[in-house]
Amino acid sequence: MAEKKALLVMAYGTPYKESDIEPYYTHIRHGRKPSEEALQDLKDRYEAIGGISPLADTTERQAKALVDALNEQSDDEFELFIGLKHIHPFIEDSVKAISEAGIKEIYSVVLAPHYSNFSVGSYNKRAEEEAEKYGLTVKSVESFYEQKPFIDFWVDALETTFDQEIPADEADKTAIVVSAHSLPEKIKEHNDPYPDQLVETKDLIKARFDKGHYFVGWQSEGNTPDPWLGPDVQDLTRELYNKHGFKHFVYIPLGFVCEHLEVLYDNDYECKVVTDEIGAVYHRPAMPNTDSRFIQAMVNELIKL
Ligand code: FEC
Repeated sequence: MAEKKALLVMAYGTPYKESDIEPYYTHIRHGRKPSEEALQDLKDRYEAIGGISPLADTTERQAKALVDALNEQSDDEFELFIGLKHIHPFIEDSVKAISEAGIKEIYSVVLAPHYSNFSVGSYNKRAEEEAEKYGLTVKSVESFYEQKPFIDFWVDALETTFDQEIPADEADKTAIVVSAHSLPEKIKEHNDPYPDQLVETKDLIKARFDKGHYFVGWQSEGNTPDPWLGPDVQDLTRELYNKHGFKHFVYIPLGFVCEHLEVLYDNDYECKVVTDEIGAVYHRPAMPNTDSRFIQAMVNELIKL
């Protein structure tokens, strides 16, 4: 029988309790403590979504669904390890645990559909550098945004939203705002594929669901002086309303894979403040979470490695 392999599922991570917020935020800021004001602002955002984020629990459920689907469809046997970017179990802890379990080969995937050197690339680098210390090999999925089941998920989400929430004669007065987490604009200097991959995802969805009017925006940008990829989804909403008078705004934050702070606050609160202000209707279909099509998209890429 072939040797067991490790499936390393990597994700952003979230504070498990209030006292984790400061060290978590400090880690995100590469070791620089946030100011009292910035920390309070983040605590207030967690408070506004119910105290903590559902992300930790969802990551675990997604990872379990993924290893089960992979083990069903692969000739190899995979043992699951979860490695997080900004809180324990950190990516490095999990690679060490894989080595301690006597497993030599790691197959990894980040729970994010698009590739940027800054995002998925940095997770993969951390896994590879740690694996090298123990003489382990790592094969990594770089992206899965083009996978048909992933596109199927979003086409279906839009069909449901239009069928159930938007009167047929108002479809043409609807803006679909496709978004991902913004990154510093300087990524473009290094031919980073991230911005084009978001546009490609939008085109793949639009080719299958051509109602409403599609626009690409960026969200959740960091609080730093350098320019970030734009337009920001809130500014875009105002601009589209002023130009076209749309009645409905459908937000699909498809750079993310589940409901968490950046969706529950930045979309469901902040974007809704704008749609309320202009008198338009806010819509945001449910995120993939453990939907089998989303899981299958990652299985398809893992099987190709
Ligand atoms: O629900 C939760 O608790 C956590 C949600 C969460 C996810 C997430 C995903 C991404 N981020 C990405 C990039 C950046 C960059 C900065 C940055 C900052 C934050 C802060 C919080 C936060 N991010 Fe995040 N991100 C999540 C949460 N992120 C909290 C700090 C406060 C704030 O700015 O709101 C800026 C760092 C800096 O200051 O230098 C850059 C990217 C993703 C999507 C891919 C992935 O999941 O890795 C890219 C989920």
